[in-house]
Amino acid sequence: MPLDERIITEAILETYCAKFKSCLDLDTAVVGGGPSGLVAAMLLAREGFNVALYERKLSLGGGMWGGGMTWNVIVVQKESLRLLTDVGVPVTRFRDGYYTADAPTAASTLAAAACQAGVKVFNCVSVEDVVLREVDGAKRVTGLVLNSSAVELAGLHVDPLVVGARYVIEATGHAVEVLKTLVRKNDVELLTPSGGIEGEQSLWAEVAETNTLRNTREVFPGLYVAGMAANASFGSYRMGPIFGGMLLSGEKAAREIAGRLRDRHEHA
Ligand code: 48F
Repeated sequence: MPLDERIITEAILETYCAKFKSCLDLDTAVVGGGPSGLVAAMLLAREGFNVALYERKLSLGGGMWGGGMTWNVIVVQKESLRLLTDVGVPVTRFRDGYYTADAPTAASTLAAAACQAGVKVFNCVSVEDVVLREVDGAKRVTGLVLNSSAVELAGLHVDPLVVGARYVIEATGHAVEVLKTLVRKNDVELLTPSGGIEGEQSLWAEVAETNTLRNTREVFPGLYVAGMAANASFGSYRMGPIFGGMLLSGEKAAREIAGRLRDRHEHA
């Protein structure tokens, strides 16, 4: 049969539109496809929730690919190993409590596992804002404002598209962009000690790893922070190329949101 380029185009248009349309009313929208965002999205999708992940770049994996200073090995602690081995990433014991994984293998395998779990991935899409609504007398994040990363890079004046989500997880890493936009544009108080963004501190791996987990929580009604975005929001140190906290943070965000989505469902 001769190949018809128009059918190839039609296949892409129809399939992509159907995927986008199925994500207009999400259970959870995840912003950022680094380790914390991938784990959170994967675990929520495994529970059967409608989950989309928006990633500015072409590739998923965030800061995992380059290990430390482009030496492409990541280090993980014992407590988080299961999140890698569960999806088939081989890990090697280096010393007691310290394990290594090949960074490209970890990034690509976690990304594949998230896709296979049913996460609808939109790469090359940047989140430029959130949707705010007044719900039960209080402001709440109820969706995301999306634009093509190509539009963003070219600096074109093109209006975005919008999707709705019961919960948003900001997993954008150090920059914590979505929350910064929320705070810059609106007179809002966050659920942080000062009511504002506390900011990231310099490097202290041990404290940072513990705090990443503690700081993974709702930062504003409807909006959770995970991974480095959690420490940047609630204030703590960075940790460098040790990734256990990132993986466990994604797991915690997924667990908390899954519980709340189930409650909502039961009480609906
Ligand atoms: O930075 P990133 O890997 O986030 P993470 O899950 O992990 C942090 C570690 O990689 C590392 C660390 C060591 O443990 O400290 O830095 O917290 O991934 C964040 C992803 O979010 C994307 C960005 O391209 C990256 O892939 N991203 C950032 N802002 C946006 C975005 C945005 N506005 N819209 C869409 N994607």
